Amino acid sequence: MIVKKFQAPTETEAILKAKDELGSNAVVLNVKTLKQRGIFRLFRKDVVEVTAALEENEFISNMNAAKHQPASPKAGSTFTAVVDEKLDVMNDSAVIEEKLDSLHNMLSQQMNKGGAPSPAVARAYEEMAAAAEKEPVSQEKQTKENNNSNFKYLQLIYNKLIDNEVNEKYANAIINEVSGSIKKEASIDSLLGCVYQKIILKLGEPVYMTKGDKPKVIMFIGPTGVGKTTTIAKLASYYKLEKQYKVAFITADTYRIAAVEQLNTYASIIECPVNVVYSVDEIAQSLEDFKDFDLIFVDTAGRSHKDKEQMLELHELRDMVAGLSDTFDLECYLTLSATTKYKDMLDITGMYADIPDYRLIFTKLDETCAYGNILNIRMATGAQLSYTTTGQNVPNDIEVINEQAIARQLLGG
Ligand SMILES: Nc1nc2c(ncn2[C@@H]2O[C@H](COP(=O)(O)OP(=O)(O)O)[C@@H](O)[C@H]2O)c(=O)[nH]1
Ligand SMILES: [Mg+2]
Repeated sequence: MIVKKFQAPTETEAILKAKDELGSNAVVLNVKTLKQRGIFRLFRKDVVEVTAALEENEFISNMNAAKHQPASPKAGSTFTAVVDEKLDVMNDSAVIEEKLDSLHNMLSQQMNKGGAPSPAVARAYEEMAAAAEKEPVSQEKQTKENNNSNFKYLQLIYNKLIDNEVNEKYANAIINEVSGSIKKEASIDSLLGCVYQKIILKLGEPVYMTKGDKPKVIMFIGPTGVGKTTTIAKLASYYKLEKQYKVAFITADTYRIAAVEQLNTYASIIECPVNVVYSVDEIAQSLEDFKDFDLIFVDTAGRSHKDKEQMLELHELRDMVAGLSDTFDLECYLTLSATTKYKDMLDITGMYADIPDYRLIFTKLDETCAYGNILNIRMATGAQLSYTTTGQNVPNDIEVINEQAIARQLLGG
Protein backbone atom coordinates (compact mmCIF):
# COMPACT_ATOMS: atom_id res chain seq x y z
CA MET A 1 0.00 0.00 0.00
CA ILE A 2 1.24 3.47 -0.85
CA VAL A 3 0.28 6.14 1.69
CA LYS A 4 1.05 9.78 0.85
CA LYS A 5 0.18 13.17 2.22
CA PHE A 6 -0.81 16.11 0.02
CA GLN A 7 -1.03 19.72 1.17
CA ALA A 8 -2.90 22.58 -0.50
CA PRO A 9 -4.70 25.77 0.51
CA THR A 10 -8.08 24.00 0.29
CA GLU A 11 -9.28 20.44 0.70
CA THR A 12 -10.55 20.40 -2.89
CA GLU A 13 -7.12 21.25 -4.24
CA ALA A 14 -5.41 18.74 -1.94
CA ILE A 15 -7.72 15.93 -3.13
CA LEU A 16 -7.11 16.92 -6.75
CA LYS A 17 -3.35 16.75 -6.13
CA ALA A 18 -3.75 13.26 -4.65
CA LYS A 19 -5.88 12.18 -7.60
CA ASP A 20 -3.35 13.56 -10.07
CA GLU A 21 -0.45 11.73 -8.52
CA LEU A 22 -1.98 8.45 -7.34
CA GLY A 23 -4.74 8.04 -9.90
CA SER A 24 -8.46 7.57 -9.71
CA ASN A 25 -8.50 4.57 -7.37
CA ALA A 26 -6.81 6.42 -4.53
CA VAL A 27 -8.63 6.35 -1.20
CA VAL A 28 -8.68 9.39 1.06
CA LEU A 29 -7.68 8.25 4.51
CA ASN A 30 -7.69 11.50 6.39
CA VAL A 31 -8.25 15.23 5.98
CA LYS A 32 -6.92 17.72 8.45
CA THR A 33 -6.28 21.44 8.64
CA LEU A 34 -2.78 22.35 9.68
CA LYS A 35 -2.96 25.55 11.67
CA GLN A 36 0.13 27.73 11.54
CA ARG A 37 1.44 28.44 14.98
CA GLY A 38 3.38 31.25 16.64
CA ILE A 39 5.10 33.79 14.43
CA PHE A 40 4.31 31.81 11.26
CA ARG A 41 0.64 32.68 11.65
CA LEU A 42 1.48 36.19 10.51
CA PHE A 43 3.14 35.08 7.29
CA ARG A 44 1.50 31.84 6.23
CA LYS A 45 -2.08 30.73 5.73
CA ASP A 46 -3.42 27.50 7.22
CA VAL A 47 -3.12 24.52 4.86
CA VAL A 48 -5.23 21.43 4.40
CA GLU A 49 -3.47 18.07 4.45
CA VAL A 50 -5.05 15.06 2.78
CA THR A 51 -3.67 11.58 3.44
CA ALA A 52 -4.42 9.28 0.52
CA ALA A 53 -3.62 5.62 -0.06
CA LEU A 54 -3.48 3.28 -2.99
CA GLU A 55 -2.71 -0.41 -3.41
CA GLU A 56 0.76 -0.72 -4.89
CA ASN A 57 -0.31 -2.85 -7.87
CA GLU A 58 -2.96 -0.28 -8.77
CA PHE A 59 -0.32 2.42 -8.60
CA ILE A 60 1.92 0.46 -10.96
CA SER A 61 -0.92 -0.26 -13.37
CA ASN A 62 -1.89 3.43 -13.30
CA MET A 63 1.69 4.33 -14.17
CA ASN A 64 1.70 1.81 -17.00
CA ALA A 65 -1.67 2.99 -18.28
CA ALA A 66 -0.43 6.58 -18.17
CA LYS A 67 2.56 5.59 -20.27
CA HIS A 68 0.40 4.00 -22.96
CA GLN A 69 -2.61 6.27 -23.23
CA PRO A 70 -3.31 9.88 -22.38
CA ALA A 71 -5.15 10.08 -19.05
CA SER A 72 -8.62 11.49 -19.14
CA PRO A 73 -9.75 13.14 -15.93
CA LYS A 74 -13.17 11.52 -16.17
CA ALA A 75 -12.02 8.16 -17.46
CA GLY A 76 -15.11 6.21 -16.47
CA SER A 77 -13.93 5.44 -12.94
CA THR A 78 -16.46 5.34 -10.15
CA PHE A 79 -13.93 6.91 -7.81
CA THR A 80 -13.41 9.81 -10.22
CA ALA A 81 -17.16 10.31 -10.41
CA VAL A 82 -17.58 10.20 -6.65
CA VAL A 83 -14.72 12.60 -6.04
CA ASP A 84 -15.87 15.02 -8.73
CA GLU A 85 -19.38 14.97 -7.38
CA LYS A 86 -17.97 15.48 -3.90
CA LEU A 87 -15.90 18.43 -5.10
CA ASP A 88 -18.89 20.04 -6.84
CA VAL A 89 -20.97 20.03 -3.72
CA MET A 90 -18.19 20.73 -1.28
CA ASN A 91 -19.52 24.19 -0.50
CA ASP A 92 -22.90 22.95 0.53
CA SER A 93 -22.74 22.95 4.30
CA ALA A 94 -25.34 20.21 4.70
CA VAL A 95 -23.24 17.95 2.52
CA ILE A 96 -20.08 18.77 4.40
CA GLU A 97 -21.73 17.25 7.46
CA GLU A 98 -22.12 14.00 5.52
CA LYS A 99 -18.59 14.16 4.18
CA LEU A 100 -16.96 11.76 6.55
CA ASP A 101 -19.73 9.22 6.31
CA SER A 102 -19.57 9.19 2.53
CA LEU A 103 -15.79 8.81 2.58
CA HIS A 104 -16.32 5.97 4.97
CA ASN A 105 -18.82 4.31 2.63
CA MET A 106 -16.51 4.77 -0.29
CA LEU A 107 -13.74 3.02 1.59
CA SER A 108 -16.09 0.26 2.68
CA GLN A 109 -16.89 -0.35 -0.97
CA GLN A 110 -13.21 -0.57 -1.75
CA MET A 111 -12.70 -2.93 1.13
CA ASN A 112 -15.67 -5.06 0.25
CA LYS A 113 -13.90 -6.00 -2.93
CA GLY A 114 -11.68 -8.10 -0.67
CA GLY A 115 -14.55 -9.53 1.41
CA ALA A 116 -16.43 -8.53 4.54
CA PRO A 117 -14.73 -6.42 7.21
CA SER A 118 -12.67 -8.41 9.67
CA PRO A 119 -14.67 -9.45 12.76
CA ALA A 120 -12.02 -7.81 14.95
CA VAL A 121 -12.22 -4.54 13.02
CA ALA A 122 -16.03 -4.62 13.03
CA ARG A 123 -16.04 -5.30 16.77
CA ALA A 124 -13.53 -2.53 17.43
CA TYR A 125 -15.67 -0.18 15.37
CA GLU A 126 -18.88 -1.09 17.21
CA GLU A 127 -17.19 -0.60 20.56
CA MET A 128 -15.86 2.78 19.50
CA ALA A 129 -19.27 3.82 18.15
CA ALA A 130 -20.99 2.76 21.39
CA ALA A 131 -18.46 4.74 23.42
CA ALA A 132 -19.00 7.79 21.18
CA GLU A 133 -22.75 7.73 21.77
CA LYS A 134 -22.24 8.01 25.50
CA GLU A 135 -20.36 11.25 25.05
CA PRO A 136 -21.95 14.72 25.20
CA VAL A 137 -23.59 15.65 21.88
CA SER A 138 -20.93 18.28 21.11
CA GLN A 139 -18.11 15.72 21.33
CA GLU A 140 -20.05 12.88 19.74
CA LYS A 141 -19.59 14.08 16.17
CA GLN A 142 -15.86 14.59 16.56
CA THR A 143 -15.43 11.19 18.19
CA LYS A 144 -17.49 9.55 15.45
CA GLU A 145 -15.24 11.11 12.81
CA ASN A 146 -12.13 9.86 14.58
CA ASN A 147 -13.64 6.40 14.93
CA ASN A 148 -14.48 6.29 11.24
CA SER A 149 -10.90 7.00 10.29
CA ASN A 150 -9.48 4.52 12.82
CA PHE A 151 -11.85 1.90 11.48
CA LYS A 152 -10.72 2.52 7.93
CA TYR A 153 -7.05 2.34 8.81
CA LEU A 154 -7.48 -0.87 10.78
CA GLN A 155 -9.38 -2.47 7.92
CA LEU A 156 -6.66 -1.50 5.44
CA ILE A 157 -4.00 -2.98 7.71
CA TYR A 158 -6.06 -6.14 8.24
CA ASN A 159 -6.48 -6.55 4.46
CA LYS A 160 -2.73 -6.21 3.98
CA LEU A 161 -2.05 -8.95 6.54
CA ILE A 162 -4.57 -11.25 4.84
CA ASP A 163 -2.99 -10.49 1.44
CA ASN A 164 0.29 -11.70 2.87
CA GLU A 165 -1.40 -14.91 4.02
CA VAL A 166 -1.47 -14.19 7.72
CA ASN A 167 -4.20 -16.50 8.97
CA GLU A 168 -7.47 -14.71 9.78
CA LYS A 169 -7.34 -15.93 13.36
CA TYR A 170 -3.99 -14.24 13.98
CA ALA A 171 -4.78 -11.12 11.94
CA ASN A 172 -7.92 -10.66 14.04
CA ALA A 173 -5.98 -11.25 17.25
CA ILE A 174 -3.46 -8.54 16.30
CA ILE A 175 -6.17 -6.05 15.30
CA ASN A 176 -8.04 -6.79 18.55
CA GLU A 177 -4.98 -6.08 20.65
CA VAL A 178 -4.22 -2.88 18.79
CA SER A 179 -7.79 -1.58 18.82
CA GLY A 180 -7.90 -2.02 22.60
CA SER A 181 -5.04 0.40 23.06
CA ILE A 182 -5.45 3.04 20.34
CA LYS A 183 -6.21 6.62 21.17
CA LYS A 184 -9.41 8.17 19.88
CA GLU A 185 -7.53 10.10 17.27
CA ALA A 186 -4.89 7.94 15.63
CA SER A 187 -3.08 8.48 12.36
CA ILE A 188 -2.43 5.70 9.87
CA ASP A 189 1.26 5.99 10.77
CA SER A 190 0.69 5.50 14.49
CA LEU A 191 -1.63 2.52 13.87
CA LEU A 192 0.87 0.96 11.48
CA GLY A 193 3.59 1.51 14.09
CA CYS A 194 1.44 -0.16 16.72
CA VAL A 195 0.69 -3.20 14.51
CA TYR A 196 4.35 -3.43 13.46
CA GLN A 197 5.42 -3.56 17.10
CA LYS A 198 2.82 -6.23 17.90
CA ILE A 199 4.06 -8.37 15.00
CA ILE A 200 7.68 -8.02 16.12
CA LEU A 201 6.66 -9.03 19.65
CA LYS A 202 4.81 -12.04 18.31
CA LEU A 203 7.70 -13.13 16.08
CA GLY A 204 9.96 -12.94 19.12
CA GLU A 205 13.72 -12.64 19.35
CA PRO A 206 15.26 -15.12 16.87
CA VAL A 207 17.76 -17.71 18.12
CA TYR A 208 20.82 -19.09 16.39
CA MET A 209 23.45 -21.79 16.92
CA THR A 210 26.28 -21.24 19.31
CA LYS A 211 29.07 -23.39 20.63
CA GLY A 212 28.43 -24.75 24.13
CA ASP A 213 30.57 -26.28 26.90
CA LYS A 214 29.68 -29.74 25.64
CA PRO A 215 29.70 -30.90 22.04
CA LYS A 216 26.40 -29.89 20.49
CA VAL A 217 24.27 -32.28 18.42
CA ILE A 218 22.19 -30.36 15.91
CA MET A 219 19.40 -32.44 14.53
CA PHE A 220 17.47 -31.44 11.42
CA ILE A 221 13.94 -32.71 11.07
CA GLY A 222 11.18 -31.99 8.61
CA PRO A 223 9.39 -33.21 5.49
CA THR A 224 11.03 -34.46 2.30
CA GLY A 225 12.64 -31.99 -0.04
CA VAL A 226 12.32 -28.85 2.11
CA GLY A 227 16.07 -28.26 2.08
CA LYS A 228 17.38 -29.90 5.27
CA THR A 229 20.63 -31.21 3.76
CA THR A 230 21.28 -27.98 1.87
CA THR A 231 20.71 -25.92 5.02
CA ILE A 232 23.05 -28.18 7.03
CA ALA A 233 25.71 -27.63 4.36
CA LYS A 234 25.26 -23.85 4.56
CA LEU A 235 25.50 -23.72 8.36
CA ALA A 236 28.31 -26.27 8.62
CA SER A 237 30.39 -24.35 6.04
CA TYR A 238 29.89 -21.12 7.95
CA TYR A 239 30.89 -22.55 11.33
CA LYS A 240 33.79 -24.56 9.93
CA LEU A 241 35.25 -21.96 7.57
CA GLU A 242 34.35 -18.67 9.25
CA LYS A 243 34.44 -19.67 12.91
CA GLN A 244 36.94 -22.53 12.70
CA TYR A 245 34.73 -24.78 14.83
CA LYS A 246 35.25 -28.53 14.70
CA VAL A 247 32.29 -29.75 12.65
CA ALA A 248 31.16 -33.32 11.89
CA PHE A 249 28.19 -34.90 10.15
CA ILE A 250 26.01 -37.90 10.87
CA THR A 251 23.38 -38.93 8.38
CA ALA A 252 20.48 -41.15 9.23
CA ASP A 253 19.03 -40.63 5.78
CA THR A 254 19.78 -44.02 4.31
CA TYR A 255 16.54 -44.39 2.37
CA ARG A 256 18.14 -42.87 -0.68
CA ILE A 257 21.73 -43.55 -1.75
CA ALA A 258 21.78 -40.11 -3.35
CA ALA A 259 21.06 -38.52 0.03
CA VAL A 260 24.23 -40.01 1.58
CA GLU A 261 26.21 -38.97 -1.48
CA GLN A 262 24.84 -35.44 -1.28
CA LEU A 263 26.05 -35.02 2.30
CA ASN A 264 29.38 -36.73 1.52
CA THR A 265 29.97 -34.23 -1.28
CA TYR A 266 29.44 -31.22 0.98
CA ALA A 267 31.52 -32.85 3.74
CA SER A 268 34.48 -33.50 1.46
CA ILE A 269 34.46 -29.91 0.18
CA ILE A 270 34.73 -28.47 3.70
CA GLU A 271 36.82 -31.42 4.95
CA CYS A 272 34.55 -32.72 7.70
CA PRO A 273 34.06 -36.37 8.69
CA VAL A 274 30.74 -38.14 8.03
CA ASN A 275 29.22 -41.16 9.78
CA VAL A 276 26.26 -43.02 8.34
CA VAL A 277 23.86 -44.66 10.79
CA TYR A 278 21.52 -47.39 9.57
CA SER A 279 19.61 -47.97 12.80
CA VAL A 280 18.71 -46.01 15.92
CA ASP A 281 21.13 -48.08 18.05
CA GLU A 282 24.12 -46.99 15.99
CA ILE A 283 23.76 -43.29 16.82
CA ALA A 284 25.37 -43.56 20.29
CA GLN A 285 28.53 -45.17 18.87
CA SER A 286 28.61 -42.68 16.07
CA LEU A 287 28.39 -39.74 18.48
CA GLU A 288 31.14 -41.27 20.61
CA ASP A 289 33.45 -40.92 17.57
CA PHE A 290 32.74 -37.18 17.53
CA LYS A 291 32.83 -36.32 21.22
CA ASP A 292 35.76 -33.94 20.64
CA PHE A 293 33.86 -31.91 18.08
CA ASP A 294 32.00 -28.62 18.66
CA LEU A 295 29.04 -29.12 16.37
CA ILE A 296 27.70 -32.46 15.10
CA PHE A 297 25.03 -32.01 12.44
CA VAL A 298 22.57 -34.91 12.21
CA ASP A 299 20.69 -35.13 8.92
CA THR A 300 17.53 -37.21 9.07
CA ALA A 301 15.66 -38.89 6.25
CA GLY A 302 13.19 -36.77 4.39
CA ARG A 303 10.33 -38.32 6.28
CA SER A 304 6.81 -38.02 5.13
CA HIS A 305 4.99 -36.72 8.15
CA LYS A 306 2.08 -38.93 7.12
CA ASP A 307 4.16 -42.10 7.61
CA LYS A 308 3.65 -43.04 11.27
CA GLU A 309 6.38 -45.71 11.33
CA GLN A 310 9.03 -43.35 10.01
CA MET A 311 7.94 -40.72 12.49
CA LEU A 312 8.27 -43.21 15.35
CA GLU A 313 11.82 -43.98 14.26
CA LEU A 314 12.63 -40.28 14.24
CA HIS A 315 11.30 -39.88 17.78
CA GLU A 316 13.44 -42.84 18.92
CA LEU A 317 16.51 -41.31 17.31
CA ARG A 318 15.88 -37.99 19.02
CA ASP A 319 15.20 -39.65 22.41
CA MET A 320 18.40 -41.68 22.12
CA VAL A 321 20.46 -38.48 21.63
CA ALA A 322 18.55 -36.66 24.39
CA GLY A 323 19.45 -39.57 26.71
CA LEU A 324 23.15 -38.74 26.25
CA SER A 325 22.74 -35.30 27.82
CA ASP A 326 25.69 -35.85 30.19
CA THR A 327 28.01 -35.73 27.20
CA PHE A 328 26.10 -33.86 24.49
CA ASP A 329 23.76 -30.90 24.22
CA LEU A 330 20.93 -31.28 21.74
CA GLU A 331 19.20 -28.73 19.51
CA CYS A 332 16.47 -29.70 17.04
CA TYR A 333 15.57 -27.62 14.00
CA LEU A 334 12.26 -28.22 12.29
CA THR A 335 12.80 -27.19 8.68
CA LEU A 336 9.77 -26.02 6.71
CA SER A 337 9.48 -24.61 3.23
CA ALA A 338 7.85 -21.17 3.17
CA THR A 339 6.04 -22.28 0.01
CA THR A 340 3.97 -24.94 1.85
CA LYS A 341 0.26 -24.21 2.39
CA TYR A 342 -0.74 -23.21 5.94
CA LYS A 343 -3.02 -26.21 6.36
CA ASP A 344 -0.26 -28.63 5.38
CA MET A 345 2.18 -26.85 7.68
CA LEU A 346 -0.24 -27.35 10.57
CA ASP A 347 -0.41 -31.07 9.72
CA ILE A 348 3.37 -31.23 9.69
CA THR A 349 3.89 -29.36 12.97
CA GLY A 350 1.17 -31.54 14.50
CA MET A 351 3.27 -34.62 13.76
CA TYR A 352 6.35 -33.09 15.39
CA ALA A 353 4.43 -31.72 18.36
CA ASP A 354 5.96 -34.28 20.76
CA ILE A 355 9.49 -33.12 20.03
CA PRO A 356 10.31 -30.65 22.79
CA ASP A 357 11.88 -27.24 22.15
CA TYR A 358 12.49 -27.44 18.45
CA ARG A 359 13.38 -24.27 16.61
CA LEU A 360 12.00 -23.21 13.24
CA ILE A 361 13.85 -22.74 9.96
CA PHE A 362 11.96 -21.49 6.91
CA THR A 363 13.51 -22.32 3.54
CA LYS A 364 12.77 -21.16 -0.01
CA LEU A 365 11.73 -17.61 0.85
CA ASP A 366 12.97 -16.81 -2.65
CA GLU A 367 10.04 -18.79 -4.05
CA THR A 368 7.21 -16.89 -2.34
CA CYS A 369 6.35 -13.30 -1.52
CA ALA A 370 3.73 -14.10 1.14
CA TYR A 371 5.51 -14.51 4.47
CA GLY A 372 2.35 -14.92 6.56
CA ASN A 373 3.12 -18.54 7.42
CA ILE A 374 6.21 -17.52 9.36
CA LEU A 375 3.98 -15.62 11.78
CA ASN A 376 1.20 -18.24 11.63
CA ILE A 377 3.45 -21.16 12.49
CA ARG A 378 5.35 -19.23 15.13
CA MET A 379 2.01 -18.45 16.80
CA ALA A 380 0.56 -21.93 16.29
CA THR A 381 3.59 -23.76 17.74
CA GLY A 382 5.18 -21.22 20.06
CA ALA A 383 8.55 -22.49 18.72
CA GLN A 384 11.38 -19.97 18.41
CA LEU A 385 12.35 -18.70 14.97
CA SER A 386 15.93 -19.21 13.86
CA TYR A 387 16.96 -19.06 10.19
CA THR A 388 15.53 -18.30 6.77
CA THR A 389 17.07 -19.47 3.51
CA THR A 390 16.67 -17.76 0.17
CA GLY A 391 18.23 -19.96 -2.48
CA GLN A 392 20.24 -23.00 -3.45
CA ASN A 393 23.69 -21.47 -3.08
CA VAL A 394 25.87 -23.02 -0.38
CA PRO A 395 26.96 -21.36 1.86
CA ASN A 396 25.50 -17.95 1.02
CA ASP A 397 21.73 -18.13 0.91
CA ILE A 398 20.97 -18.22 4.63
CA GLU A 399 20.50 -15.70 7.43
CA VAL A 400 19.25 -15.49 10.99
CA ILE A 401 15.59 -14.51 10.69
CA ASN A 402 15.26 -10.74 10.38
CA GLU A 403 12.04 -10.22 12.30
CA GLN A 404 11.88 -6.54 11.41
CA ALA A 405 12.10 -7.25 7.69
CA ILE A 406 9.41 -9.93 8.04
CA ALA A 407 7.11 -7.54 9.93
CA ARG A 408 7.64 -4.83 7.30
CA GLN A 409 6.93 -7.32 4.53
CA LEU A 410 3.70 -8.42 6.23
CA LEU A 411 2.56 -4.79 6.32
CA GLY A 412 3.33 -4.22 2.66
CA GLY A 413 7.07 -3.54 2.62
N1 LIG B 1 14.86 -22.07 -4.16
C1 LIG B 1 15.39 -22.67 -3.11
N2 LIG B 1 15.71 -23.98 -3.17
C2 LIG B 1 16.26 -24.56 -2.09
C3 LIG B 1 16.49 -23.85 -0.88
N3 LIG B 1 17.01 -24.72 0.02
C4 LIG B 1 17.11 -25.91 -0.62
N4 LIG B 1 16.66 -25.83 -1.88
C5 LIG B 1 16.57 -26.88 -2.92
O1 LIG B 1 15.57 -27.80 -2.54
C6 LIG B 1 15.90 -29.12 -3.03
C7 LIG B 1 15.84 -30.11 -1.88
O2 LIG B 1 16.88 -29.82 -0.97
P1 LIG B 1 17.47 -30.89 0.06
O3 LIG B 1 18.47 -30.16 0.88
O4 LIG B 1 17.96 -32.11 -0.67
O5 LIG B 1 16.15 -31.24 0.88
P2 LIG B 1 15.93 -32.35 2.02
O6 LIG B 1 15.24 -33.50 1.36
O7 LIG B 1 15.06 -31.69 3.03
O8 LIG B 1 17.29 -32.69 2.56
C8 LIG B 1 17.29 -28.99 -3.64
O9 LIG B 1 17.15 -28.84 -5.01
C9 LIG B 1 17.84 -27.70 -3.02
O10 LIG B 1 18.80 -27.08 -3.84
C10 LIG B 1 16.13 -22.44 -0.83
O11 LIG B 1 16.28 -21.73 0.16
N5 LIG B 1 15.58 -21.92 -1.98
MG1 LIG C 1 18.23 -34.52 2.67
